[in-house]
Amino acid sequence: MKKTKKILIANRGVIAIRALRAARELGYEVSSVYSTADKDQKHLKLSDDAICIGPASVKDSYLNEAAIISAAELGNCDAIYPGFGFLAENADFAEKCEKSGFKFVGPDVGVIASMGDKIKAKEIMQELNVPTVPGYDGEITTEEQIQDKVEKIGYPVIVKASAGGGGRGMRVVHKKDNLWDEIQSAKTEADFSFGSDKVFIEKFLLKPRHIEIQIFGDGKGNAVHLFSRDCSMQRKYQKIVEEAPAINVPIEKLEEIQKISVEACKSLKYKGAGTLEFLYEDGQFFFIEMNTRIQVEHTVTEMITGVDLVQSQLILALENEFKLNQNVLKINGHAMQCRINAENPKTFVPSPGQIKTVHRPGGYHVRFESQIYSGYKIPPDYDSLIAEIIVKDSNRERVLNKMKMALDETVIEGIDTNLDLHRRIMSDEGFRKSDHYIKYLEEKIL
Ligand code: MV4
Repeated sequence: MKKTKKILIANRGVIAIRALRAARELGYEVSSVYSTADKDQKHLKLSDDAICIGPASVKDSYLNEAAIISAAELGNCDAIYPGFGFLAENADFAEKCEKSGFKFVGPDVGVIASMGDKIKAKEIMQELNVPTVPGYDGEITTEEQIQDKVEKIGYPVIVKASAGGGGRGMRVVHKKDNLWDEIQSAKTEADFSFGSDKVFIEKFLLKPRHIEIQIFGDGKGNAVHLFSRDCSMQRKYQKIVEEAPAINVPIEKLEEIQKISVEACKSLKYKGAGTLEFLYEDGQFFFIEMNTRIQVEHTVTEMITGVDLVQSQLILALENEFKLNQNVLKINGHAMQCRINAENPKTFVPSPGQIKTVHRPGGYHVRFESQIYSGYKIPPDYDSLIAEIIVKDSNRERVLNKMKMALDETVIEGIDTNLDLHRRIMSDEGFRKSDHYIKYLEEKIL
């Protein structure tokens, strides 16, 4: 008899239980890993085995490549599911998985590496006719030389680390006098944080929205897009509310950028789930980066398309099956996700601790993705994301009302959360009219 295939979930928190459920529904066995701080997570009790990979500190546990690979060996696994964060976009880890005989559930090593280099990613996308932000990514030699280059772009500009991403190590420069110093300090920080001082410069967009396109490829040149998401409601590069599809963009513009994105992924022979991130301002899309992983906000895309993206990742990696067909994919209604964080509502400082009581929201098309249960103790060592509330309805107005109800129904006692902030966002007039942009929360709500 053929052995039941087994997946190692190399993650924790919301994505670990999400992946466990997807794997179980497909009939796979599951091995999980955990740090000593995480031994009480719910998904461990639902796994076939759970292997401790180290102490609380992420570098000794969830970033401990050798321990994770040993766990996959111990569990006799076929594949390693990286989720998001930690090692999900680490090309070296993906390579180690494959070399040790495990399928890495994600794109090829080369693609992960290319997209991790933001300058290279931008160059590749330009070649593939994806619109990018005007800027300069050549060598920076003298103060005069770079002042000349930036004069042509026009101030303000933003200096970004090529090895960065997600907002770390960026500098906005408003005038020539500060340019050189800001570039030097960006380089020093980039070198310290990412081990590379390579930076590039872009025109700084003042009031953009963050819109992204979900794509999925078979790794052989076929790919589909699963429409768009708007993730503009965020604070300090942390998304807080996400929705699908994107709103307030002319449909022909959206269809154009979806087509461009999917064509690019076909050319790249992209394998699995990926996202092209764009800034959208004054009717134009500008590519900024590509994420080569499943994202936290994949759920809203699932709600409007009916496609289980995590299962799609697993069956592509383990069965070599690709069942998505662009002609069949349709948008059904509107979906929104609120990220529930354990944090102080005034200071945003993480607020770990023991949860006394949990009441989950319910109802038609109301989804609650979380590990939490009454009595569960949130460790202080990790991200403060503890739950996601996702709702779907026939239009955005109904989604907003439904989300408000779901938020009111949710009770999490014993720790501080951002549930109240979400209630305020759902009632905000500008947000209800989709007038928000990436700085909206900080400028208009907080
Ligand atoms: C930008 C930008 C404005 N102009 N690039 C932040 C995260 C990183 N992925 C890129 N980011 C930005 N790049 C140009 N040319 C503004 C941001 C930005 C941002 C982008 C997406 C979502 C939230 C953001 C919050 C602040 C700044």
